[in-house]
Formats: sequence, structure tokens, C-alpha cells
Amino acid sequence: MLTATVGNGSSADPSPVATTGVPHSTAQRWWRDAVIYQVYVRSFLDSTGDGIGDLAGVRTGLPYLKKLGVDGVWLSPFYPSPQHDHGYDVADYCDVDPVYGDLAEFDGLVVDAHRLGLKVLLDIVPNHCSSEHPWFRAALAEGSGGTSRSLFHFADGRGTDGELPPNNWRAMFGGPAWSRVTEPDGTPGQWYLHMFTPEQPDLNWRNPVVGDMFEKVLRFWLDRGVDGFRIDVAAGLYKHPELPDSPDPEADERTRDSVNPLAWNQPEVHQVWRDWRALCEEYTARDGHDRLLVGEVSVRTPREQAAYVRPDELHQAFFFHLLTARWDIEVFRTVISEALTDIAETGSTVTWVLNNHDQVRTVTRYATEPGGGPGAVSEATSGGEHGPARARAAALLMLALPGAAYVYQGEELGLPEVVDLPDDVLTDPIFHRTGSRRGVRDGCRVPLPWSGHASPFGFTKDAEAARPWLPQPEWFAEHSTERAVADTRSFWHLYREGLHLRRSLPQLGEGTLRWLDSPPQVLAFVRGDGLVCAINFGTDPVPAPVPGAPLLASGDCPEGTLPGSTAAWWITASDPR
Ligand code: ISL
Repeated sequence: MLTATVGNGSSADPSPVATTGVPHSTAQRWWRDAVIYQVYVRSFLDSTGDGIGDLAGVRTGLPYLKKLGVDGVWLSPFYPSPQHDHGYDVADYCDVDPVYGDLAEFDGLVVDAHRLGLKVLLDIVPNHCSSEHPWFRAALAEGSGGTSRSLFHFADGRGTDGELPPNNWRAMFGGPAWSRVTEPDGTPGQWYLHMFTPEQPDLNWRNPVVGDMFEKVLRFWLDRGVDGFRIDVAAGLYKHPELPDSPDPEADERTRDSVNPLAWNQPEVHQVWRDWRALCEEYTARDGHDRLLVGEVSVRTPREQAAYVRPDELHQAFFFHLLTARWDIEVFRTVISEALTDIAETGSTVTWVLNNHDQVRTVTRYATEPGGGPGAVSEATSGGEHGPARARAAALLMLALPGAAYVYQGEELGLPEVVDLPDDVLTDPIFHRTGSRRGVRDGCRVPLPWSGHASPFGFTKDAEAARPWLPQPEWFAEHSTERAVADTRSFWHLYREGLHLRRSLPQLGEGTLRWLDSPPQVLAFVRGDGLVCAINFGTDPVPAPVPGAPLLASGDCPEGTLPGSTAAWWITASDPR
């Protein structure tokens, strides 16, 4: 219900204005405040009964997503791949893995999506390919000195017989970032660089052939009608040209090298994004519709991230600082303020994200805080007392912030992380390479529950089907889409209502945000002329900042109050302070 209520808010002076500085989006610049739904294809919907989701399943689910109210989908990699990292190890960038369908199915998906008014984004993986890619196979076959080796980072080892890796870099998924090959004559040979698993050799972007290949790949998919790309590891690609030792390869976590300043965030990478942006503009010039580049840019600060979304580079970069923020009002306030200052200065909009296929789901993450970040989830916790309420509140906050947002499949169902998958079903290379469950990502990738009371919960098409590729717990029944859609108090209805209000209210989407003075546990701001959003990080109720019933709330708000772990939106005709 759209209830216009009048109120005077709290009494102190407002904080300074933060603004995105550009007018509300147009059809061309649709991405600036779009909400995109991340489809992890493998776990969305299985049409063939092999226990693995596929493109035909995605097609079937499109009307559901339309009803939810998102603007488009980002499809996780479905290219031919040996699946060592579930498709982030690409063997052929211009085809569909038979597990997921074929090109005709893909073309049908694009047609269906566009008919429904949904954009389609693909996941492109330019930092590395699969060790099964023809280039890497050729590099192995040609031996030391072969031209294909220059497409990757091959180097002689250190030590008397080259038995030591060329430098001390660590892989993101555990172990050294180098593996030694056996040369065609059977002798131990050179080493090659892989910042993730050995099955994902890093490409050498200093060789122009690599960039030329990716230009063809982008054109291949743009010509098939896609609306843009999510770019994997967009702060990667270039390494320090001399591949020297990292000053402190284990400064971050024991198994991750994400802070190695020589492996990431090299200045040369920005030219790639300028070239890709120019290519997108070429397509925009043809029909007036922007193609979107959204980067997975994992860098330390919002300011560093801003460099990737300069006007001639990527359109968007996921703002992971919100996703990694613990449930703490000051952390949230700082993260949001920095985003609005640093990213808005570039003329882009902030791209908010709370969940994705690499992270512990919010319902579980927030349940375990304060005290632990995404890597510190107790196995005993699966939602907890506060998790769902906090996750609902965070969702409403995210949808009220200026800019774009991404929703990860299952987020709209309030799906908790599956924290107790037995070791023998875990598929994540992080588990197999580190021997530890820390940071393991299977728990957020369990196939979605659609209907019914028992696994496969409608994920696979019939009872004869193979079991889902990861086991679904019994309690998934409580989170099926069928139940969620039928229950007006579900997460699903909260997301749906929030998404629909974003469309209908001019204050939401792009625009300004002005902080309001508020009680110590409450973050409150006003959007445009009179949409107030407040979120109570505490456990006790506080007086609502605006009298009258909220327009939308993440939980019950007894008259005039905002309970703990709750967010709400109000429309007010008076100037809130
Ligand atoms: O996830 C991260 C931190 O927790 C990021 O630092 C990092 O960017 C991430 O590991 C990279 O992820 C992406 O590339 C991987 C793939 O396994 C992930 O699923 C993908 O999102 C390798 O392609």
C-alpha cells in the first residue's frame, strides 16, 4: 500500500548530502539502477533430470524472475569446461557445455528473456582459461620455447634443476601459484602460473593475441543478443612483468594471495576495460541501448575500485565492501558513505551486493555476528535467532540505496547457507586444495527448492531423475519458491514489493541520499523528496523516524516503532531531518 504519511523525523541537523549526481536512468542507461538476478545455472533448475541445472531450466524459470521484478539475469559460466571450478575453467569461450544445453537453447533463452523485458548478462572469464583449452594443450605439446607458451606465464624454475617455483606467489585456492609441467620428452620442465587452481592457467595479457581473442568472444555473444558481461577477476589479467617475489604472500590468509600487489590491480589492466567499453559503445551506437560491463573487482578500498568505473572503463563494479560488512551500524555507515563518495565521483553508480556464489549467505552470516566475518560461520548455525530478520532488513536497506543491485538466487527465498554438507560431497576446489572447510563455497550453491516436501523439491523434473548434484537438506522445504510465493510474509514478497516500489517511486534507484540524525543503533536516510529508510541494528525497538504506517517494512512495526533488526521505508511530505 502506498501510504503518504507526514512527519517531522528526528530533531538534529542532517549530515552532508551524498549524491550520485546524474539524472534518473533512461532506457539507454538502464543499468544505472537495474537490479540483476544472479543465476548459478548449475543449481537453478534441471530440465533433463541429470541432477544439474541447465539453460532450459533457466528458460522455464524466467517468468518467475519477471514476477519477482528484477531487470535481468547474470548467468554463471555455461561454456564447455571440465568443471574443475564449475565453469570458471573455460575450455571454449564460444559454445555451451552439453551439460547445460547448446547454442540453440541459449538463443531461445535470449529471445524469451527479451520478450519478458529481461536483460541477459554472461559471465566472462578473461584472467585464466581451462587447462583443457586448445591453447594450453598446444603450449604443453610444443614444449619449452613454443609460441603457445607465450599465451600463458611459463617460466623456468629456480634451484639447481629448476625444481623450485619461479617465485613465491600463492594461489587463491591454496598451495603455490605455480605447477611444473612434464615436457613432451618426458623430463620435468617449466612451470606455469595459475592464481586459482592448476586447471586454470593464467593467460598472459601482455601477448596481444589474448586481447584479440577476447574481442572476438565478446562480439560472438553480443551478436547473439546479450546485454552485457559480468567480468570474472577484473582486477587480475596483468601481473608485474618480471614476476618478482611477493613482498608478503601470506599477509592476507594462509591460503590466499589476494593481497599480492604484484599479481593484482596492475595499471595496465585499465586499457583492457577501455577497449571493452569502446566495443560496447560500438554496439550502443547501432541501436541506442547500452551494453553493460560489470566487473568483479576485488581491491582493498572503494577509492581503488573507483578507478575501474571511470567513464571510459567498466560501467559497474560489484561493491563488495557491503557484502563483507559485519552487522555493525558504524561499519555499514562507513561503507555506504565511502561508496557514495568515491564511486559517485566517477559518474557511475554504486553496484550493491549482499550475496553471491562465493560467499556465505546473509541469513547465516548475520546470525553468527558480531564476532565473525564470512569465513567464520559455525557449523551449528543455520539461520539462528537474528539471521533472517537481519537479512531481510539488509535487503530493504540495499534496495533503498542509490544505484544498482545484484540479488543471488535463493536470496529472495531467505535461503540459509547449508553448513553441514559432508566432506565427501564437497566439490569446491578450495576444500580439496586446502583440506579445510574454511571459505568453502558449496553451501551457498545447493540446488534451489521449487516445490514439495522432499528433495529434489522440484529442482529436477521427475522422481526418476538423478539426485541433485549437491544434497538438499530436508529444511529446504520451508524455503521453496512455491511456499514463498504463497506466503505474503515471506522473503520473496519483501523482495518483490521492494523491487516493484523501486520501479514506481521516483525517489528510488538513482539519485541522492541524505543521512538523517537518528538514535545510536539506527541508520536513517532520506532519498529524493521524502522517501525515508531506517534500519535498526540494535535489538530494542526505537521510535519510528516518521509517524504512521511504513510503506514497506522487513518485519512487524507496531504503531510508531521500529523494532530491532528491522528496516522500513516511509513516504513523508514534510522535510525529514
Ligand atoms: O571471493 C573472493 C574473496 O572471497 C575474491 O577475492 C575473489 O575475487 C574470488 O575468489 C574470485 O572469484 C571468481 O573467480 C574464481 C571463481 O572460482 C569464483 O567463483 C569467481 O567468482 C576463479 O575463476
